[in-house]
Amino acid sequence: MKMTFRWYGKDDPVTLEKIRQIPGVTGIVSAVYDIPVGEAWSYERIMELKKEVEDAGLELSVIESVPVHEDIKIGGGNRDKYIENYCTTLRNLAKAGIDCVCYNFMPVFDWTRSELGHPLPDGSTVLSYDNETVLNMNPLSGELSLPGWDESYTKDEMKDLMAKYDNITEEDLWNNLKYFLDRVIKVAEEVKVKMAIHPDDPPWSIFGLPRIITSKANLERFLKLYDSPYNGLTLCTGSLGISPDNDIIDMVNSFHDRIHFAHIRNIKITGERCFEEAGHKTDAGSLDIYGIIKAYHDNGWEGYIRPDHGRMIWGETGKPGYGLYDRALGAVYINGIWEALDRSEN
Ligand code: DNO
Repeated sequence: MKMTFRWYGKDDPVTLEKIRQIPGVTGIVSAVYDIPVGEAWSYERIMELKKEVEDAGLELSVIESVPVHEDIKIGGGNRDKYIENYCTTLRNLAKAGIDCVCYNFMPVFDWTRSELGHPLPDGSTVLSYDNETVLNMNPLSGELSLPGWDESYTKDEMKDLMAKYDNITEEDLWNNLKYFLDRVIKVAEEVKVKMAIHPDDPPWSIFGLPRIITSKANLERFLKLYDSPYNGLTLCTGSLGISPDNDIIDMVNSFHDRIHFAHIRNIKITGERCFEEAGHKTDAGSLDIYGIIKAYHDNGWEGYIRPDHGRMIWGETGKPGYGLYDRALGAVYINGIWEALDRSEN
């Protein structure tokens, strides 16, 4: 496996210089953040990002994400244009030497939480999700500001967008995803970029919007929509693992050759559809992180991996889930497990 770390670009308080000092981290996961969703990324802009990362002594490994325009998800009139732009971006990324792209197909909202600074007994804070609270949230109020929330939408735009999903069922979303894959994976194969869809977080419908990348059966269905090694997964333990029906170790064993990118974090399930995020170590939460890493190792897996959200510890402030310290501990923990597994084979 190749250990990577997410970096949010020039404005990220977690600088490349700091990331470089984390033992065992050599790769960066990032994106071109200031091009509007749906427009193609130019080769020049991608190379600018790559150079910045390389000047800091690191390697630009994975793009997370090339976002998918909502028109593609709803099967709107402009989808062909946006798909064409998407393919242009893939071609330019390939030309710049990138071979793995993460994206998601979640309608309107990316990852969703109800609280950004939930205190844990150890004095750290984490992101958490309380079902009751989310059920009482109104995304049209214009007052919510949470991670994964696209704040670039005005209140009216959000209303219009939500209305467009009124008649979109899960089956429609599957069809629109297939339409996208049929066109995009062909190009991905041609330019040798591995596409890795990120599961829905949380893995159930929110605000009445359909969500489909949620379970083992649905991952299987997804992989069959376009059966190619270039149509793969970002297996996010914390997203899928919130649902007790999802057995992550089984998913790794079943899909390892189609998992191109692994997101590793632990979560503690605190009730039905309620959870708080946790430190990476197995005993901090509900997921067997050791067992998951071992499953990757046992299968001789060689993809990209990154520690996912961390707690805020040691007084750090910054982007919720994306501070330096706890994610760095996560990277070292994963590397430690991997090294021990490597050595126990000899
Ligand atoms: C959250 C992330 C997601 C992810 C996108 C991928 O921390 O894992 O925002 O980047 O869903 O498209």
